[in-house]
Amino acid sequence: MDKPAPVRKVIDAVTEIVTGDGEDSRSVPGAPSSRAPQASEPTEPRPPLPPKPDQQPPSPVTATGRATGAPTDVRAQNGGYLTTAQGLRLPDSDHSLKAGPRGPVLLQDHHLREKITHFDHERIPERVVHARGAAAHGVFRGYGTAAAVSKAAFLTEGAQTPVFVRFSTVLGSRGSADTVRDTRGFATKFYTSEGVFDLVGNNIPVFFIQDAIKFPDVIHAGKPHPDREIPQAQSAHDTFWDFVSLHTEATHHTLWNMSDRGIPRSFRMMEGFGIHTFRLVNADGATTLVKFHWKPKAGVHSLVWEEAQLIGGLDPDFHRRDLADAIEAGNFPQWELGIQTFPDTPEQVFEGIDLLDPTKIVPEELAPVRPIGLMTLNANPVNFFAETEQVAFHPGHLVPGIDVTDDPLLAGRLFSYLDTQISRLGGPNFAQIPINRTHAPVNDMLRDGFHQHAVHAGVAPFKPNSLDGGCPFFAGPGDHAFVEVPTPVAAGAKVRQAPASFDDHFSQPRMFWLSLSPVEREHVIAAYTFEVSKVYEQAIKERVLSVLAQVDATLCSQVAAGLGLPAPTMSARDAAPQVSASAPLSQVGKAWPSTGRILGIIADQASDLDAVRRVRDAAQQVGLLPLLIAPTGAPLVEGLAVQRTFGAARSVEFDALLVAGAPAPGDDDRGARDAKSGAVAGGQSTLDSRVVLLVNEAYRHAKPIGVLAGARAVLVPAAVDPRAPGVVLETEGADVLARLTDLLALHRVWDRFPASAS
Ligand code: HDE
Repeated sequence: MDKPAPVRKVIDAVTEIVTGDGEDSRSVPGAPSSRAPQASEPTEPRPPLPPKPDQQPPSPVTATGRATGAPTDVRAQNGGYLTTAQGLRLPDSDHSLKAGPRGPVLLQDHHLREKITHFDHERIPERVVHARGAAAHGVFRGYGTAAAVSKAAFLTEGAQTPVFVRFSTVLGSRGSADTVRDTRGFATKFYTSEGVFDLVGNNIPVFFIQDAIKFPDVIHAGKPHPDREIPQAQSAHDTFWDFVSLHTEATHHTLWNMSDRGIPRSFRMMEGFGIHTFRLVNADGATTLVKFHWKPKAGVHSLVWEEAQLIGGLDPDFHRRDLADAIEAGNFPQWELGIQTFPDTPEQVFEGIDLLDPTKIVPEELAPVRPIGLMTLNANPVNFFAETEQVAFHPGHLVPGIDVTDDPLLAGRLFSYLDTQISRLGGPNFAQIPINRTHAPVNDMLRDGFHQHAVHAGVAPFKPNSLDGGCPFFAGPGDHAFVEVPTPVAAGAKVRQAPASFDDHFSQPRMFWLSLSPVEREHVIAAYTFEVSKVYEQAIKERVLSVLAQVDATLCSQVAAGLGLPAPTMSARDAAPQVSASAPLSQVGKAWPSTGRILGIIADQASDLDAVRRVRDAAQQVGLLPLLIAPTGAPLVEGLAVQRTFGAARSVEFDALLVAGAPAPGDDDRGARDAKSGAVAGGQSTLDSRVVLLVNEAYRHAKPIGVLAGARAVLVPAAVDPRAPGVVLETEGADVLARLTDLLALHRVWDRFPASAS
């Protein structure tokens, strides 16, 4: 597939800058800087380097939202002479000022004190939840199809709005692994002409709790145990299962977490959901209730659990790297924003589903998702801390045309997100941090406070005033003012209660279970069994089973069997509810573009290197990212650079393998040097055993495997059945590649996973 011109430009620029010449490294992402360094330590100052072509800093707007006109590639502090924070040039930063070479160090060393003091304060509190994340810049283009329901300017046809999107896990600390089983955050900041709009969603459409007052409870239960502070970033422990088994409104979300949705293949391959019902307002003031959906163009795909666990150790940054690499390689991730719409009736119920209950979805069969715009992520941040860490989302960042409902979970969030930034970002002026700056003019009459960047003019930050000519004035509805929808509030007594409809905790978990394909159900059974087997207390395990019995008897009995416990029997009253399946909830059985998928090509000197080169180039042409795996890092031949060695490669990095050689054991194929050696082949001596492991794992994980003529000797030792689905043995490299690309469109060779659960 030909890449669009801007993408081509990026790739060419990366190639030129990164390699100087190297056709080899074209579109293989990962260069740390925009210019390759020389081997010896540089001796001459030079001007700042430009950012890498894939990077973009926050837009240069002032603290009050006005465009500065500064070029977007300006770089802070890179190049020239070392200075202090005050701009004083320094002759040395390696030695403290001492009374003689052996000291003592002198207190008067202002440079030492500044350097160490600043370092001591480099950390800010990590987010209390969603601490681990990665982000990218992009653009949102409105289709105009929402015009009938919302007057928001950024949704009008063709409107282009810059966005910044941060993906995250929920439970883990900043340094935790990316591929843990967890919900993923999917938070989007739209820098619209009418102010910032934040859609702060997740990759799972429901939440554990129906009322924000329980958020500290569910998070305290999911976080590590307070005594030993283990386990990190996961739910496979007593406190989590204690809470969710006693608190059955969490069943639906828990089931999604235990499904493949809890271990996404990539941020690029996740759906996103606003979860709550929102209220849209059109130009005539008419209102519509909606749920927001992000639909990834690359499809919704997941890892298998063994992959997730291996990656957790091999590449804890897997999702972060995948997002940045895809953007750097020009494979820009895309999502369509869609809405499900519901009439804004006083009871806020649609087809019997309470729209204010965030533990419920509305099946797409009942309310189709209508696309209203397209988001493309096309640039990586320049600085993780400045942008990804300091970005501050808030569901209360709304624009005219989008309002909130009385979902009690949303109500608490509207308080929490503003509040949390004050301690995390050190005061009330976080909106002035470059990544948070709106692109609309600001006249807020908020003044002073820590880290004030604006130099406010005028003498009257109050209203009414005459001293500043009455400014700033109030805007009327025709001037893009945000006017709350005057929704009637039902009269009632003050109570700490939920509506009766919130009591149904099992019909939708059962709908989700019934909607999954057999192999996805097997994964759910395995996930529950794994997680609950890690629980220490027997009573909690039994309680989990009694909850599962109310979802589905097979699910319950299979998990019980895995735990070695009896499956509880249900009274007729508690028996699983009668519901129907909803097809879009399954991830299996659809085809998606394979662009951006990673193809590992195994070769050595004895391979047909012309064929390898042809297949690598062809893979690049169809938008795959081919990585060559070879015995050592040395190019196999001029122009055929190696990206992974047998010692470093592991199957979990690749979506598909193309085996172009049957390499003899390398010098390092010895247990003492590489414990992977012999993992599969045992005493097998004619093949490199790391290659055998690569192929074996890819086969077990149901990945497409293509084998070129001359490489078939790997099949038997790798326990690959040559007749199995997804094993491609064509003679021509081009044919193998074409078949692999088709197979990648289905994500995995699902037929290779025999399933028994019904
Ligand atoms: Fe959050 N959540 N949350 N949450 N949430 C935060 O805000 C909170 C909830 C979500 O990449 C915090 O800035 C409460 C639902 C995302 O920066 C905090 C409740 C959904 C992110 C907070 C919820 C989310 C957060 C922590 C129960 C999906 C990461 C740091 C009412 C619709 C945003 C911060 C980013 C982050 C509170 C429930 C999504 C503490 C009280 C439901 C994607 O304010």
